[in-house]
Amino acid sequence: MKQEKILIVGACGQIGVELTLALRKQYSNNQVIASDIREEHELLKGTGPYLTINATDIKAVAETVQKEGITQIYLLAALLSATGEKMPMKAWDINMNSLLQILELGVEQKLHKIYWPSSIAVFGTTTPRQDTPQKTIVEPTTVYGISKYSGELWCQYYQKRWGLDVRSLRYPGLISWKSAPGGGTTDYAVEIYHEALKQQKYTSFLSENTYLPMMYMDDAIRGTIELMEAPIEQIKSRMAYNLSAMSFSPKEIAAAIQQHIPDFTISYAPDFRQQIADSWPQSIDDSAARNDWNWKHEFDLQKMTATMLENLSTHK
Ligand code: AKB
Repeated sequence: MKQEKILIVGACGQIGVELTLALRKQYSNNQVIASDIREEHELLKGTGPYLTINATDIKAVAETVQKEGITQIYLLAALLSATGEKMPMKAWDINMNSLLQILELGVEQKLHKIYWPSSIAVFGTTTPRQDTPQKTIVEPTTVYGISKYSGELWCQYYQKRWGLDVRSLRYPGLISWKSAPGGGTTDYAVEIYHEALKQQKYTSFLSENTYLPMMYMDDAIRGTIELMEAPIEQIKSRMAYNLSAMSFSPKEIAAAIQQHIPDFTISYAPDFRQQIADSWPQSIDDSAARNDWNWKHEFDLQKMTATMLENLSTHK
């Protein structure tokens, strides 16, 4: 089998930066080509090859696959839930067309593997909100959620019809200090740490008791690589796997921050994102991922809060 060569599409986003760095450690710098429509992220500079590629420009993606002998694609480019509600058609175009074109390319070019992220946004108001099971009622109410659920069905279709090895995870809200999120409903849980250190206060756009599933980025990156490296017979779901670590509300994350910064205060001014959050699960049952390929999270709210505050204070 030829040596793996990975193309990351959307490498400068919140997940992309850290995943690129982790994959470059796992493989080698030159085996992992990062690409994005944006300028190269500061943290990627000097760590390996970088190309400017628009995720929906399939000609550019296909040329790169052929020229570089790509065997795996991680397609991370997407508009998230809050931005998606402001630009529904653009979100659908970016989220769906990039995926469908890359799935086709995967079959044509006999790619070994494709990774594509899904989200807890696939679930809607009719889904059980506590310990949401892997298989349950799925009626997303946002454009982002609709695109993620449709995408999961397409991934499953390409695997069953063409044997394409596409793998996927339903990420909860992701919290990281290296690269910023953008346009998500769970972004408050990143902003709050920055503001706690800068101004000792934060106004949350979600109400105090809004519980959502969340995860520290190190866990998400390790989970993604573990899923992608797992032997094929362990991948029993070709819809995206539920993935879970913790669940908390704005009030609880504020209390965790106050243990480090006693003067920190939080206030609440819910906006249109509240309705999105209210349509999502409060906690997730990820036993399928734990049983099939041994997923296990490491960070809880306390450990994540200590790590976030320490890293944000030292890397200003
Ligand atoms: C968002 O808030 O839109 C994302 C997600 C949960 O997929 N972080």
